[in-house]
Amino acid sequence: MKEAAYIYKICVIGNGGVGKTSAVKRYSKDVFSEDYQVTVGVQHSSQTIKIEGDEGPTLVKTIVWDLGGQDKFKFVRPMFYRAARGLVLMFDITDKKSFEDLPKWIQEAESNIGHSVPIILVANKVDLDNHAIEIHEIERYAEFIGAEYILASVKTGENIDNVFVKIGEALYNNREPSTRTGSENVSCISTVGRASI
Ligand SMILES: Nc1nc2c(ncn2[C@@H]2O[C@H](COP(=O)(O)OP(=O)(O)OP(=O)(O)O)[C@@H](O)[C@H]2O)c(=O)[nH]1
Ligand SMILES: [Mg+2]
Repeated sequence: MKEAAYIYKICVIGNGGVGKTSAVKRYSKDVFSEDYQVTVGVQHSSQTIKIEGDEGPTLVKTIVWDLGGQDKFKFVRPMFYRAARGLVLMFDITDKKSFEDLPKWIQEAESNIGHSVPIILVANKVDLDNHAIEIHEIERYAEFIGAEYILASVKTGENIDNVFVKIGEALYNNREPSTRTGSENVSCISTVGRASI
């Protein structure tokens, strides 16, 4: 059993129904279901990602907080952002409103985290035909918020692994030496402590 060298909490956010829970399940269990089960509050899981970093191959563990995106959970969400190190910000490419609402999500997350954090922007459901947002709009917005963007489909599995690898890499590249597990100053690792895989 090898131990992850870094542990980070990430939040997966975006409007209800865009595919957040589906993406986490696709990545962790390689399954997909057409059923929509609203996430009530939050669901947790963890993923360990191998990064080809400047210290050589490195294991990064992400503690994933998949937040319920429906409006009715907006009063409980603030407490879930505490100590998050990064965000997976998702919208549905066939749903214009889910794209237009992205600034609200960044605002909600970063105001509760207390500072800005690395973001991976995910345009999900690219398998569907009725795209409502042009690629250049996505590109422009990603550039505006300083994020990488990924076109993905949980249904076909396209690029879903990449979402979690990219956020792991972004956090690793943005790391402070003190966030390495086992270092003297572990207070800023997030709330999860040392982990083994
Ligand atoms: N066609 C298609 N459908 C998808 C894709 N990803 C998710 N879905 C469907 O979209 C619906 C909502 O997916 P969820 O993953 O539950 O959405 P969510 O973002 O977790 O929603 P909340 O928990 O309410 O915030 C489900 O019916 C999924 O089957 C995709 O890539 N393509
Ligand atoms: Mg969900």
